[in-house]
Amino acid sequence: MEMTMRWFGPGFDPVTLDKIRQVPAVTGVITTLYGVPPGEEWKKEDLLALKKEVEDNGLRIAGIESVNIHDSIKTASPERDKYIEKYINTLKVVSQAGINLVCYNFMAVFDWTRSDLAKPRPDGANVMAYQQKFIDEINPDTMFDVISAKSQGHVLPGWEPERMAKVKELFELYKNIDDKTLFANLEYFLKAIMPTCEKYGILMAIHPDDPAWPVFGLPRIVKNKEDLQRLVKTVDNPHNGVTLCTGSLGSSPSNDIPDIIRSLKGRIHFAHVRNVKHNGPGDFEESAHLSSDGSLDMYAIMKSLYDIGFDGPLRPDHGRCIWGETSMPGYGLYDRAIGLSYLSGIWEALQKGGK
Ligand SMILES: [Mn+2]
Repeated sequence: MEMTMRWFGPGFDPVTLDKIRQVPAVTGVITTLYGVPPGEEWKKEDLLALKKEVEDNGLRIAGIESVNIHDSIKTASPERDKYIEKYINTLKVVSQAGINLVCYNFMAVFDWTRSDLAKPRPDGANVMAYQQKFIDEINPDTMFDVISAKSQGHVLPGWEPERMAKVKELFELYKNIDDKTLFANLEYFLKAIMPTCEKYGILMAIHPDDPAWPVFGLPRIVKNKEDLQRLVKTVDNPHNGVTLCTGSLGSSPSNDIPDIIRSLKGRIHFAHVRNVKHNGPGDFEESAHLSSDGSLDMYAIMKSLYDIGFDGPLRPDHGRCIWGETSMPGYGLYDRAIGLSYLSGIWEALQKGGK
């Protein structure tokens, strides 16, 4: 296992590499060319410049999160093969930069959804939260305004203004896409890129849907053990793997995360580890990583990763906003560093034989 942190890159992330470097155990960052829109081919010189900046700060790029998938591919528009070709060219550039892990998602319209980006907690921290009843009341067209008004001025991953300006068009695009069609489009995409992934040693790691149930009537195909098993079996190639995100899958109390981890032995290429607190049906909030602060058993999660021999990058996921820090929601330095140290402690105990 390699301990990493997500870093959004120069000009986007107020958390700097010199600070990340000081978090014990961290050797790598997970990053991306954040300004490049989905569908546009990456330029090798841009990625090499990013790599140099990371390496000049004593770290390495342990993986890309994300190379986003163009809507043409998700919806099987007449242009999809053209966009798959571009995606393949980007994978080649990633490989040329010495990087072998690519996280992506196959969600329709919204990459992730929250009803509150800064819910106050009794101790003065604030967290991102989700209430289905709030989402049910709002018009998806205005979802972007609701989210962006609370983003503290940051551009949120998956919520880029250029893309969200077209929310109505996006809903139109997905109007006739059901779960079955979306899955078939994912299968088509994966089968098309697998030869490239094999040739260049790229591990693809799909991120589960967040939250782990349908929102706004949109299709949803990566939300539980059954979906993940179908995905890895349909394209049964080790390069077709998973980003095991405990918080996204864990948003649904019906998902048994340690069981899901054990069922995916050999196919988890990247792990996002965070806790989540269930407040009731369709109602959850994020919490500190500590087991007792939320609803997930973080020891059981780390133990299952340890037991299956997980050896990819792992990063703490969204943390609380504490100590007055201003950051991308969920991506402050302070609480992620606390969470990371806690996860490192569990891992050390596992390595040394704790039962
Ligand atoms: Mn995640």
